[in-house]
Amino acid sequence: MEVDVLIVGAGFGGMYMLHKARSLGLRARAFEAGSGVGGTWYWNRYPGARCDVDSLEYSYQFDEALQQEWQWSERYAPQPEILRYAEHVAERFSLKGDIQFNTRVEKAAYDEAAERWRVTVSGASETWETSARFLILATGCLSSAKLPEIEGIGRFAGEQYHTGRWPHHAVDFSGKRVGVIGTGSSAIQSIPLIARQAKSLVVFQRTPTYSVPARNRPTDPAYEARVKSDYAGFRARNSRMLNAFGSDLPRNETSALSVGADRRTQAFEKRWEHGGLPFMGAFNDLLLNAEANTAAAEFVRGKIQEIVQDPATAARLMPRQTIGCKRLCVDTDYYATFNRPNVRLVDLRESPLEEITPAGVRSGGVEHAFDCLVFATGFDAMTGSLLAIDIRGRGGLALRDKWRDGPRTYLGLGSAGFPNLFTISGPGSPSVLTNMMVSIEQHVNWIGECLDWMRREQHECIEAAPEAEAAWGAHVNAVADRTLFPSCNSWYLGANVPGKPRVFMPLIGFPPYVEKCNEVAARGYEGFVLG
Ligand code: NA7
Repeated sequence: MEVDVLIVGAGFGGMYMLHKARSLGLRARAFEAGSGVGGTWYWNRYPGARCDVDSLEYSYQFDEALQQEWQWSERYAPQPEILRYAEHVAERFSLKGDIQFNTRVEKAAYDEAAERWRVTVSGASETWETSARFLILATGCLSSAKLPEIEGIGRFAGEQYHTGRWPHHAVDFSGKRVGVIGTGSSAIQSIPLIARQAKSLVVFQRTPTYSVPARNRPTDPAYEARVKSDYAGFRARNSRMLNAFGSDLPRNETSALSVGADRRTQAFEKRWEHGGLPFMGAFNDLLLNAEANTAAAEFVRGKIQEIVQDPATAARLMPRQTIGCKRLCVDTDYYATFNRPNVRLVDLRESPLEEITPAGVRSGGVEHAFDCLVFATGFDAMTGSLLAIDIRGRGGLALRDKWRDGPRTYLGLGSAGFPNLFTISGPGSPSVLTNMMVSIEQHVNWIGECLDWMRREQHECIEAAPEAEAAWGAHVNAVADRTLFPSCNSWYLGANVPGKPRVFMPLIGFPPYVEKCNEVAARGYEGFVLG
């Protein structure tokens, strides 16, 4: 079937885009590699996977009845519940009829004469071509799972898992010797649960992680009722926050250096007790001023020292980098797990990872034998799944070539040379620094209004202008350079992927970004070339 809008991915971005396109009367179809909806929440089924944004915020707001009716069981929803929610939305809006599952978009080439995208799609046993006027990439920011580039990958003879590609069946670690490589969010969520089951657990840590307690709990009915009595107002307040969430405990707009050490500690303590990401909002300059940042980092290091009984293990677990410049982790009992007699930490800075062997992992000249090996080694973030598709724009220009030195977009929505192509939460937009649901809806609403406007104004084509794109790239970098974000090796900078250009990919600050997008639209899509 030839469609107006072809959507790649049926996570929360692709699902809402499909609904939006259909509600505009456009013929739309989504292609999804998985066998079901949910994107990130479809793939990341590892033990302990849960959202680090409050459930009442991490949900769609486009339909009032949907947000009133759905009930979240916990403050931070676990993965199975988020997946049930995605399934519920797909049913409620009859989306599945227009989603083709178990299919992967391999290639998309712009046919300039026909002004259409020719798209090559492969299913389990066949490959075919289809076409569409608009190509919308809703491929997700954290969907291209990454294994470490080390000797022997694939040689392990036991059970091997990646947190981002977890099997659909339950994995039972009971009585098993388990190794986990990595200590990012996925590791810190899964380690406490794996440790409870496993006979023994060895955690291989390259960079220690700052983590704050989640203080997860069942949803408070009084809080839920309060939110639902004015859900629109609650959403509006959240969208005015820097990261588009957490208006219940907004950032304290004073400098950490404007108060004495005792007052600072009290403020950190209060947020530590509250739990979750609002910790970084204890003061307004924690990611702007190195001294302020050090105060917060010292506080968390102090907590690690208090929690972890073995001083040598505590010392190895203490991060030294800027706190918050890699995404802060939110845990339940992560540090305390190292007090268990069956859990051991291997510091890869002292004993470098050498190879994966049929028996396990060799690091620092020692072979550690396992029955199960878990790679919690993250993703080729933000660009990985976009560039996995062979995308060719005008004159056969390959997106992979254009982005060789880092992604180049206008507003994180489009890229010059690639007409009628949109990215949902693409690099250059706030995306991963925000509540993703809010960013996704803002992008889909913007794209929907743009498509509707083009139809009314009888435009066939829209494409980012090279000058606007260059200025936008400079802006994204300038904003990042005013902060401490570029100071450590995060996946925001592509630093976890050897050879990936070091470019800060997301834009910091949701409210000014929305203002800019609205202004661009109001000025007849300023910075885009229309045809
Ligand atoms: P992350 O946050 O990228 O964490 C990956 C972890 O794996 C991190 O500790 C890495 O250490 C480690 N890693 C990666 N490659 C290697 C190699 N080659 N050797 C040793 N250790 C390695 O991914 P997650 O899945 O945990 O979380 C991703 C996001 O999902 C998270 O930010 C939330 O937004 C939700 P490193 O720090 O690079 O030294």
